[in-house]
Amino acid sequence: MKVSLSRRIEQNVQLINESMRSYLDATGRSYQRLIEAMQYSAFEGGKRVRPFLTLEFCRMLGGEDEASVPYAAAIEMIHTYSLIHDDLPCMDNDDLRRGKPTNHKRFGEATALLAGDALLTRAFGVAASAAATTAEQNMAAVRLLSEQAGFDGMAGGQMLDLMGEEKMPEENTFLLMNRLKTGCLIKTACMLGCLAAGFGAGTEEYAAAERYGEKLGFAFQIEDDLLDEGTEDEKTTFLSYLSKEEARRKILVLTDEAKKAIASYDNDGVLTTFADYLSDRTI
Ligand code: GRG
Repeated sequence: MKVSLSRRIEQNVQLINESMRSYLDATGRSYQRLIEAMQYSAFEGGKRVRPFLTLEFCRMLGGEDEASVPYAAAIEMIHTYSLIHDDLPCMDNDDLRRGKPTNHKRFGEATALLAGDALLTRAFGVAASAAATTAEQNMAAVRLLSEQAGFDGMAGGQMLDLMGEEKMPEENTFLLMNRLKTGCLIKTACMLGCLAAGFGAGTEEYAAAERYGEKLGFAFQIEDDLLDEGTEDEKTTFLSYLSKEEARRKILVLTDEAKKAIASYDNDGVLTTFADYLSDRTI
């Protein structure tokens, strides 16, 4: 059956926005500015790629949305925190994100720092207290998020990125940086969907999700570099190591490998179509 992907994306974005609104809904605080800063970045135009993966992996494996939605919201909150902090003057010092002023441009540096912190910590609370999954599933989700967002995950990748600003990294270091910085959250999104469907570490499903996510995350970052080409002259990107043609070929190979990782599942249609869609994205 041909899946209408754009409709599916729209529905998932709506579902995820509703749930994030409920988790980030707080009014009447004397420190309301913090909550406004969190909401500002949480609801301004993200593609919601990571929560899409969580919802769809859970569905592919026969799980219920009720189980995956809190994990999907949690990973998007961590992603949002990472973007706020990445834009800060002490990191990339960016003025615009998604075509709008960055969080610190709009709310000031200190509030932006806190908004990121509060989104990160809220994510753990949301995953830990998810109601439709067991305490054991929630613990596994929290542990996974902590590992993959932390020093051996996204934060470690960001450190390598900062170190690479001083001198162009060796290719292996550059690959590791991308695997940690971008790949870890993307593969975690897939693995969270498995956990929500009841398939934890040691299962074939969990390994397939990890493999699909790794390949997709790798392709996603190369695509990001192709889309950003020319906007960040001094930065090392995949195009510092590959020609555009080689980069495009690599994306196709990785996308194929991602699709193969889930080809044995009956309901792999949406995730297969999504992998192709990402490999050809324009934003
Ligand atoms: C500050 C700990 C810390 C980490 C920051 C994610 C990250 C690490 C930095 C953001 C800069 C960047 C380009 C990272 C590569 C990952 C990536 C392509 C992020 C953008 O993800 P999208 O395209 O963003 O899914 P949207 O806006 O759609 O949510």
